[in-house]
Amino acid sequence: MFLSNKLTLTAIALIAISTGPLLGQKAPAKPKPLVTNLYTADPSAHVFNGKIYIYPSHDIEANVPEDDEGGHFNMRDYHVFSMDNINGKVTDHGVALDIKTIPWAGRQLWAPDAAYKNGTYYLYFPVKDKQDVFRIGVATSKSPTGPFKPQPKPIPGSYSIDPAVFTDTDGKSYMYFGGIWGGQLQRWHTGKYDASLKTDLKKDKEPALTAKVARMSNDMLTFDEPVRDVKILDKNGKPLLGGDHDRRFFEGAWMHKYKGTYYFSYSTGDTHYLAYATSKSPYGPFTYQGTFMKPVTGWTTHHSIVEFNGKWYIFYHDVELSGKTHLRNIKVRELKRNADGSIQLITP
Ligand code: FUB
Repeated sequence: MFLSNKLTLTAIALIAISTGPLLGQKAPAKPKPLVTNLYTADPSAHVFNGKIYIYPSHDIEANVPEDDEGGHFNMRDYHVFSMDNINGKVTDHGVALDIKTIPWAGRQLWAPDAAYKNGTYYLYFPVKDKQDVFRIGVATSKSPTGPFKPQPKPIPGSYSIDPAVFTDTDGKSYMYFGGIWGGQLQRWHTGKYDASLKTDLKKDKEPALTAKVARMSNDMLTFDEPVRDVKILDKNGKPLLGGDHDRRFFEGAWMHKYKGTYYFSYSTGDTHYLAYATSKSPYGPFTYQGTFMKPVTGWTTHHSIVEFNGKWYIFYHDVELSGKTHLRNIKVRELKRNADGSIQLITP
């Protein structure tokens, strides 16, 4: 993830202004930051016991200079937030997991996700280990708000960032994960870690690097099978290519199911779109369907999609409160679909 570039940020802000509503059209109500006492990002939203719980990153000013690998995203803990309804009060439940309690962690607690099974809540989190390699860890609690107790080691076979755990209607759970550039996914393309690969493979005409998926074990603590590629194909059945920056996977995977179809959504990173692809299987292959959200202000674009009381919502972030790319604030808005299930384009 991440290339530091203030010009890009300004350009995105200008695009956002110039693509506003046409004269005579009523603009939809502008979503407000959900949390204003902390900087929050990468919101993974879930409904547990009829309530919305949000598991975001907790952005801080750590005074780490910006670099192309996102070193300035130097987060150290997570807070969990809840809402009784979509326009209701947002409750901050305090620190749910602190990096100090993760025995193997080095630095940078990035985008988390959560899941529930058999009376236990699971918090999945990416963090660099003491060798500065991103791994994915898991922590457990009897409460959706924590505090969460981390397992002593990362999930065996895990790497890179942005875990998103989806539980299907048959009760099976899958983890989708990965992110290129600062998220290090490219470093694993041979199966062995290669620290020299900083951004991607620089192979524009070859199939793009893509997210990974694995079914979770019954205890939700390990992968139950070898990790597979989340294949994203164009409408002609050809894989998206490495040079196709407007469409290829970059980071921030999410999965939801709507009327029997699996929707895999993600960020295109350096082109700042949210895009989606669909399949009849949680493993794919997925067929690329299009962009569903134009760039927000800020470099990163990260979201989750959840159903609550019969409507669908997208949780996402921008940098309205700070104007700084590493100090973000989460927001929510309704996600609308067309009659054929396609997602309507959002212009933030
Ligand atoms: O918050 C740190 C990183 O920024 C996340 O892991 C990425 O998805 C991007 O939002």
